[in-house]
Order: sequence, then C-alpha cells, then structure tokens
Amino acid sequence: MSHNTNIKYLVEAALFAALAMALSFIPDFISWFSPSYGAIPLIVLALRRGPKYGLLSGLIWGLLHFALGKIEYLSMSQVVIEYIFAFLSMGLAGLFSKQIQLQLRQKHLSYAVLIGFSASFLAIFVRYLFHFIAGVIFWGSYAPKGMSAVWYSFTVNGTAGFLTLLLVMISLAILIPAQPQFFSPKD
Ligand code: 218
Repeated sequence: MSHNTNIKYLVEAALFAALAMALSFIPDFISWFSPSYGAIPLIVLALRRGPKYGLLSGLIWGLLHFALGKIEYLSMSQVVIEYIFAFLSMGLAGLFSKQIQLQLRQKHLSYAVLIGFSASFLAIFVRYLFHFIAGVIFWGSYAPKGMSAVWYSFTVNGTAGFLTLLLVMISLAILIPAQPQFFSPKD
C-alpha cells in the first residue's frame, strides 16, 4: 500500500465518523429507545475498508462526543465504557470486509447482503452489550420503582440495539445491491 492510499483511507475513516456524529444529532422521537442513526455510515465504512479503519472510525465517532459536549456523564469508568469501548466496537463490522468483497466480486449480491447483516449484528451486539453492562452498573438508579437494574437496562438497551440493527439491515439491503462497487473498491 502506498503512502497516498494510507492517507486516503484515514481521511475516509474521519469523514464517515463525522457523518455518523452528524446523524447523532437527529432528535430522538422515542426518547431512550432511539436507534443510533450514525451506525449506518460507520458500518458502511468498516465493510468498505476493513477492521483497522473501521475501529479507527468508531474511535473517532466516540471521541467526537467529547469534542461536541454530547456526553451523558455519570462517572469516569462509565464514560470510558460507553463512549470509547462501545463506539470503538462498531468497527468490528470490518472483520467481514474481505468476505463481503469476495461475494461482490462474484456478483453474489444476496450473500453479500447476508454478510453485511452478520457484520452489523456483531458490531451492534457488542456495542449494546457495553451499554447494557454500563446500564446495570451505573444507570440502575434511574429504573422505575420496583423494576430491577438488569431488566431496566435490558429493555432500554435491548430496544435501542434492536432498532439500530433493524435500521442498518434495511439500509444495507438497499445500499449493497445499489452501490456494490462502494463496498468493494478498486483502491
Ligand atoms: C439504562 C441505561 N440508560 C442510559 C444509558 C446510556 N446510554 C445508552 C445507550 C447509548 C449511549 C451512548 C450515547 O448514545 C448511552 C450513554 C445506558 N447505558 N443504560
């Protein structure tokens, strides 16, 4: 890989993180159950460029929350779990990058979409597992009277994670067949 391509990949990772952050400003109509719209560009970038640039992009997306003051702060360890580890794990979708590109080169669009679904499931499951754990440890006192911290965190983060997965799967089912070359770039 030449020096120039490395710079190009870094710029793409930063651009897609910025796009994900911009989408994080969409107002939430259904309060805490809201899906994470930024997961769409982040997972697209991870599938396009692989785990290294995907994880970098996820990390930048998480760090942008600090720069723009969009942190829900309860404690130092809570913030590290929810804004570093959780957002970083979105890049795990990139582990499926080689597989999706193999299928796309062979024009197997349905297989490519299924691989995209698997990548999304992995990334979003791990991210919301972090939010679930943080929810049990740090957000339990916000549970309605009589509701356990585990059940409260599971319903809140399970719903948000499920809606995020649904949103990303619908997006990939449209984007991969429409723009296969974007997921399998020549350089
Ligand atoms: C029960 C509960 N409530 C709130 C949070 C915090 N949380 C949940 C999901 C996503 C994010 C990142 C910003 O969108 C945060 C901070 C929680 N973990 N659990």
